[in-house]
Amino acid sequence: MKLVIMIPCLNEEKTLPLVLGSIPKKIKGIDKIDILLIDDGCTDRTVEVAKAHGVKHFLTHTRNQGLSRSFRHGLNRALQMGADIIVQTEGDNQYPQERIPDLVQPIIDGTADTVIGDRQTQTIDHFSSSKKFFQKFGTSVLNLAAGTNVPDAISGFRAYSRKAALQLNPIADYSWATETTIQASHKGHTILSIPIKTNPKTRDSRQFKSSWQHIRKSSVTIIRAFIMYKPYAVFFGIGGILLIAGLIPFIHFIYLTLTVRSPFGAHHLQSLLAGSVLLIASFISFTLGVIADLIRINRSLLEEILELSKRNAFKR
Ligand SMILES: Nc1nc2c(ncn2[C@@H]2O[C@H](COP(=O)(O)OP(=O)(O)O)[C@@H](O)[C@H]2O)c(=O)[nH]1
Ligand SMILES: [Mg+2]
Repeated sequence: MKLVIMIPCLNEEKTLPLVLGSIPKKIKGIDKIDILLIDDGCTDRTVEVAKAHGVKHFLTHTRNQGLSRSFRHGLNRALQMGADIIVQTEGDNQYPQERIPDLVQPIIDGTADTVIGDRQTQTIDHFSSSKKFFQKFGTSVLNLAAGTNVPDAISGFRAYSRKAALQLNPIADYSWATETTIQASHKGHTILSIPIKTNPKTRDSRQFKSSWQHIRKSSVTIIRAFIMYKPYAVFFGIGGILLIAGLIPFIHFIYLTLTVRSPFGAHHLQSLLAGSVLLIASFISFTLGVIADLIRINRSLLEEILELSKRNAFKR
């Protein structure tokens, strides 16, 4: 079995030696460990430092493209390198690389497709109480959307099986972690979590400037994933609410027309107008639901083709 450990880096010369130094040299059940450093437009000495520490595989972005794209490109490169298991960690030494053997064990055993290192965020000292709250809340919303039960949805310390890497297609420019969790669940993958303890903080997160920014961007990802994977739930739900909201004034209008006997309900045109607008909106929502569902079916067919072509392109 071959393990590829991906480290996406944006200027991590200071902390990279700690990361590389804590990656186990040997893991039971793994024959070969390769490190893939993703240079996401580094302008410091990250690449030199990596070479000096023996890293041989590099994926270079000539300019910064962000963590999600780095992850996507990294997955493909790791598949090309013949990985059976792919681990992602970070260049800021936030995660305990010495736990990689535990992270990959369920994949070696064939009992999981994705394994997430659960940071046990409620116990992290340097997390403020608001950060802990949003972390908990965000994870609950994601679990609801994805139909999962993961304790730490945005942990960046994960292991993927080759099958998972072939089938996952993250497309958002943000929140690759949330997105791949939702996709994995919809594809029927087994997602496991193992508790880990993060290392002492080396610097602030550069990804999340504030909790609000994080909530806003993650919400967009979750809504998008809902629309992509469960469009009928979204559009038929909205359509149903609009239908009921439209029928009430409409029936009210008919009732008044029949009982009050003013000429064609002349005094109740507001009800007729409000009812009609809501019913038309409901009809549009149902129609969008049907169209979005057809696109969803198309997407799953395209994903199957993509998987087959990836299997061919990355044949070992
Ligand atoms: N913030 C950020 N990190 C990047 C980018 N490209 C690669 N990375 C790497 O992704 C990892 C995560 O970034 P970090 O700032 O620690 O965010 P965190 O996920 O909130 O801990 C680090 O190893 C970065 O070096 C990028 O465009 N922005
Ligand atoms: Mg980090």
